[in-house]
Amino acid sequence: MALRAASLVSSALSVPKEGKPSASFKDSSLFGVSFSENLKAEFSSVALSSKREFKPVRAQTAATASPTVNKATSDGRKTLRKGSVVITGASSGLGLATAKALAETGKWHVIMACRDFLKAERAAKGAGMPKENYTIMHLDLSSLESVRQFVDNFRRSERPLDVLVCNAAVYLPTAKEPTYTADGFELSVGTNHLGHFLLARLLVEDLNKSDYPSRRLIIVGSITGNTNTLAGNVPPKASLGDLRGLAGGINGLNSSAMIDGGDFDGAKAYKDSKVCNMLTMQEFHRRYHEETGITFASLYPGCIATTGLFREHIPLFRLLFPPFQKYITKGYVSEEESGKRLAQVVSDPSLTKSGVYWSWNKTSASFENQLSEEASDADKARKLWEVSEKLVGLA
Ligand code: LMG
Ligand code: NDP
Ligand code: PMR
Repeated sequence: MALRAASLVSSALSVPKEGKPSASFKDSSLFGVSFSENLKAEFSSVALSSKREFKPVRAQTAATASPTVNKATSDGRKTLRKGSVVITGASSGLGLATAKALAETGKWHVIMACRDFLKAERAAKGAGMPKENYTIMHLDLSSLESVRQFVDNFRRSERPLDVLVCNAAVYLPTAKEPTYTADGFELSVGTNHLGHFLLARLLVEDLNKSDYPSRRLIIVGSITGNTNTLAGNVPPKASLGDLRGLAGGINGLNSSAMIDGGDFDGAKAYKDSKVCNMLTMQEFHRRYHEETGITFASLYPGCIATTGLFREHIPLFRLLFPPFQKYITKGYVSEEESGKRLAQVVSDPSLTKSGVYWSWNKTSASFENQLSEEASDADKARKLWEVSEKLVGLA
């Protein structure tokens, strides 16, 4: 049975797939892709319905110029100053690989926003990152107070903010009972979504003040939150329902710990949090892109089966997951490769389109992927935004 399932999976996965470098709006395999034409219609209707309903915050500061932007060289030509990028969770996995890829170019100063200062320092040193190209700052996304403190500290440092990458995440697949953030939110959604939501809402103002030519806000998504893919159909599936649990504070007291109000499931909570990340990116795009010119993007970097994300999973899973992804689904990517991908979304001049969920095909060419129906539901995105604002104290 297992063998049969394996061969089914394997053949289902061998559908040839094309993604055109950084432009195409289609794809047709199971890896990140639509099962129905409806989704395409769904997606474009979302795009069409993105008329401004809301006033962006501080749009008037968009063009604030700073004398540090361009340094004139001796022959009078202007060169771009170093970009300044904040990456959350840069102490391991994708975040670290991205920090390394950017720091090594010499064109970026990376602010590694991490909960464990020493771990981050060791990681940066171990990765051989040039020390003039990074700074570590403390940020614990599971505490709203820490998020606010980080923003204050960052502003005090007087560095510009050119790109923000919301990358950190926790995944608690074996937890039987929910655990909670400092503010009483279920830990995975509290950290992965609400902590980042507050951070991004506060720092979008700083992005808006930057005079860097391409300012970007990137929120890492995932295939497993998208039910228009095979990976997104492995139970338990993501679903936010009508957000009743979230509206109740996902605190397990007067409300469920799950966004949809159901029973706690750690794997589902993670996938739900990724849906929130992808919806948040799109809602940012609708509310801010036109007025500020900031690029909002999300991505699925590939299955980086060796990262710390799976630290809470059972040992057998950790042993089998990498070969399973490498040889059966062929969705595996190394940490290094995933870092290059996210670094592209940070800095590649051809990836400036806003509102996009990027993926990569087998030859590592980027393409605009389609999100599932739920992960591209504009009404849900608006509701999620409004409920999240209340929970983090912004409304
Ligand atoms: C969940 O179970 C737990 O319920 C949850 O609490 C949490 O712990 C979570 O992610 C963590 O796991 C997961 C479990 C559920 O999946 C498994 O790990 C079971 C593996 C079963 C093995 C099946 C054989 C596959 C062959 C692999 C052989 C290599 C071994 C390596 C394995 C490494 C680990 C991955 O999964 C199930 O219930 C089983 C169902 C699996 C099928 C999923 C695919 C569904 C596809 C549906 C597609 C529908 C869309 C239509 C597609 C149309 C295509 C044209
Ligand atoms: P890792 O566990 O290696 O990295 C996660 C990072 O988040 C770590 O640096 C961790 O810090 C940090 N972090 C966790 N909790 C907090 C917190 N409360 N405050 C601040 N930082 C925190 O996992 P990955 O690199 O795999 O994950 C990175 C991103 O990639 C996530 O958004 C994940 O959802 C996404 N992703 C991963 C995939 C994969 O296959 N691995 C696939 C698709 C998406 P510490 O080092 O201190 O633990
Ligand atoms: Mg999945 C079809 C290809 C594919 C891809 C690209 C992934 C990515 N997975 C695929 C298929 C399958 N997975 C199949 C067929 C199964 C059943 C055997 C399967 C199982 C599975 C489990 C149990 N997969 C998992 C788990 C996890 O615990 C991971 C998870 O869901 O974390 C939320 C996971 C993942 N699979 C992926 C990716 C990228 C993950 C990891 C995490 C993430 O989305 O960030």
